[in-house]
Amino acid sequence: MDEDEALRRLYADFDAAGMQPLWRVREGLMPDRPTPRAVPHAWHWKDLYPLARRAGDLVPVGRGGERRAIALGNPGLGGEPFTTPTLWAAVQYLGPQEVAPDHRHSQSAFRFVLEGEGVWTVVDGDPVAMRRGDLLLTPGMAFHGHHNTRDAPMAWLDGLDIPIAGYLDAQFFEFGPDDVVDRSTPATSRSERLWGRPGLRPIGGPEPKASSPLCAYRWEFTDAALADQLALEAEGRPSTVEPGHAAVRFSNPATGGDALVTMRTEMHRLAAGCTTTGRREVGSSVWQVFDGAGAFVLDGHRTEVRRGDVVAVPSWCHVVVEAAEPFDLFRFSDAPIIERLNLARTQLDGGNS
Ligand code: GTQ
Ligand code: FE2
Repeated sequence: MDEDEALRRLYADFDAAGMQPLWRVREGLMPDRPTPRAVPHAWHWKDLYPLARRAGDLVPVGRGGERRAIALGNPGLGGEPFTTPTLWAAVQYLGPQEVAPDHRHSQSAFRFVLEGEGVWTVVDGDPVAMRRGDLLLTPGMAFHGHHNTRDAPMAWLDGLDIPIAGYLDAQFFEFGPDDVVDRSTPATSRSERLWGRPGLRPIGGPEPKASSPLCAYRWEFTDAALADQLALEAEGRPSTVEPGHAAVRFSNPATGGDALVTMRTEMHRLAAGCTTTGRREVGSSVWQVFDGAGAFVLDGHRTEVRRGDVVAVPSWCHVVVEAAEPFDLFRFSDAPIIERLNLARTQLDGGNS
């Protein structure tokens, strides 16, 4: 038997024994830099919203399906309903007076509201109003149901860590009562009344869990924080981010850490004409344009975006954002996980950091 034949048999026997030699797979498994299957991609609200509305006419919300949520599947992920390898982003549509029943699951979720109002999401029995610009949290294992009190439909963006819980085989799911528990419609949730004043932490009570005890981050405060960052810059103070770019992270008032354990959530505001410094980061992210218009340049390809458009940014993709006019952007990412695993790395154009 010559050596080639002996080697061929060795590999066939490895295969039969369920063994895989590193030297045949190393470059794919341990590449020099991230080689994501996910691709940079943009979805436009002018396409997303009419399709969500059609689903509203044809598909009921109810037990089993649970939500009329339509995921934005990354074209690089082979038909999986994931926006990036770690993040689920979906448009959820609730028709006039509709109810999405109570349930809970291991996966953490948030809702970011592009437009409309009149839906309350009831989180562990606490009714939380949803309005344009608000970020609402549903931490893992919190019961939640949504109900629309109006005669108009409402649609919003959901973000969940469904892929992460899946890779880790950590998913649990339970139905709650068939209706939402509390149909009252307070403007302010109990969580905001306890935790929603800057710098004031309630004394006593149960120690908050890992994710934020505050369930709602209101646009009024986010907007004011961003406006003041740009105003301070106009008064001659250095920008904390970069010139013409204001940004805030939604944080847990009890710890100062990320609002959710598995996902980072941020709001960005670019002044008209601002172009961000190009950067690459380990970990993937999803952006939604909240207001204004501009462009993303992803690995050199430029896509124009406007209100409601959603953009997927894979790990280590080169990103530049250009503001054609005042430009407000919501962003979420898997950064808390990447950081906890000590895998974070950022490369800025014109230097390292
Ligand atoms: O609103 O509870 O987009 O459970 C996916 C799963 C939304 C929700 C989604 C969910 C929800
Ligand atoms: Fe849910």
